[in-house]
Amino acid sequence: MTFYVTTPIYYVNAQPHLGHAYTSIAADVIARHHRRRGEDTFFLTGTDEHGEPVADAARAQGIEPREWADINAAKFKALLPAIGVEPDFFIRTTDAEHKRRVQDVLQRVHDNGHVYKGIYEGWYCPRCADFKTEAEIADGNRCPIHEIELTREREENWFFRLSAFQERIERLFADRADFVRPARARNEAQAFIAQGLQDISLSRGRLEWGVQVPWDEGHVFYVWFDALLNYYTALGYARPGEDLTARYWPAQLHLVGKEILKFHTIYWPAMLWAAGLEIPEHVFVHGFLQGSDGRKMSKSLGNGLDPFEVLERFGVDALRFYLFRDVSFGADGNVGMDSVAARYESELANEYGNLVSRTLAMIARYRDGLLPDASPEPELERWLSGLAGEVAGAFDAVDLSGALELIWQRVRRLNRYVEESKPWELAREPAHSAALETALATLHLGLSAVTVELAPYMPGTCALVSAALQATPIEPIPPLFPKRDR
Ligand code: ME8
Repeated sequence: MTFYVTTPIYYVNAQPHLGHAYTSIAADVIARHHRRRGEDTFFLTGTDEHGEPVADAARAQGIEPREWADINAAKFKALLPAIGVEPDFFIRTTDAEHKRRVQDVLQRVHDNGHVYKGIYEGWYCPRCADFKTEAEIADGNRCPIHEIELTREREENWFFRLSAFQERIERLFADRADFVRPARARNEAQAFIAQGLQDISLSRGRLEWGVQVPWDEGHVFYVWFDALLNYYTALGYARPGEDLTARYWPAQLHLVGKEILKFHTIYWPAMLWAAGLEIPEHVFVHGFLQGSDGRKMSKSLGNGLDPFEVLERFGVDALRFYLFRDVSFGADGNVGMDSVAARYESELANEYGNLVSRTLAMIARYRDGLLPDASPEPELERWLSGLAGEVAGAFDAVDLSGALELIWQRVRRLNRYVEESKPWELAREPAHSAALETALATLHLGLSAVTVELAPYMPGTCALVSAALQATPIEPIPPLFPKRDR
């Protein structure tokens, strides 16, 4: 069984921030989970380097787009090890291999009769690189996402006959209720479809920074098609001398933020059909991380959470845990340093960290570090053995917060079990030796089960704990989540 998961490729017009880290960590958690399930997993991320957003930003710096893209792509790449994200490939849309494949696929779309030349006239947001329909225009003729004034565009473009896919898209949504999740996102996509799909620009005549249209060299492809195709082209050249396309396409899961839903759930399947290719299985649309004041994070409001500050104060695993614990994955949510500190102390240090240190210390002290050869407490054992299946079910629904909650219920139950069984009292009486061994065996089993499931979220921490649980003799380890200054 294969599992192919992707993040959006990020525009190199700006610096990476917590929002980018969020989707990348989510995909990494999912990839690690599926790898552990024994699936042949491929995880792709990268950078989107063509089009107006990048050309405009480079111009503002007085440098060539390629140079600007190189500088910023390096920053996106460098962020990954810092946040514990290990993709199988990092694509840049300026890769020659990507560009050649974009031309091949879109040439097929052309040859299959899905394009024509026409005049585009309408409203456009250069920051979204998006041609807005009437329903997508905010008051004052502004972009509802960037709040900047839209520009009026009139140019001769190649068009993609999206309107011809109206029925097929409707059928897709009717037949595959889980093509787009969660339901709120699916409803939004369906509302857009219900307005009637209009043909869209496939090329831009006035831009130079892009992939050349092979049948009309004065044009470059509209950046969104160049960008979307990354999910497909990467498989062709990620491994030198090997084509992974047959092995991993179609993708199981595209993760995207809610502002790019239309491109992934409507334009993308239509484009793939037009090229004669299979469409992905699922698109999961997550919400926005917002400042602690509930407004979209922005530099000017100063309400953002700086990922580098969190990394420095609390470490990478605390950041990874926090993002899916404090904000329900799929919904919008507020984030802030105070709530990171609170979760760190109450859940990581006092709950999981405490369970680890008590379990290791008691096995070391009461049984010289040797795991007792006793059966665990049957009722708890049964409950613990259900964990892997329940967590897998949550992951299949891309419910990263739900899976974490299932794990956390066990962490809390195990801490209560320590309080109830009181191993320190049992240890005083040789007559209670069997009960002590049951308690220690139960805690060892429980902590092992919890740690295996938690590992995709907190890989470094869980590797330490797993090693400590398997050591002979078992010995205490230094605190995993030491006290921090608030
Ligand atoms: O849209 N909260 O790139 P982009 C949560 N290049 N996620 C956030 C976020 C926030 N506040 N801010 C950003 C593009 N993201 C295109 C994509 S794909 C073929 C092309 C995440 O640099 C989220 O995943 O604007 C969002 O969709 C993505 O970054 C947008 O990154």
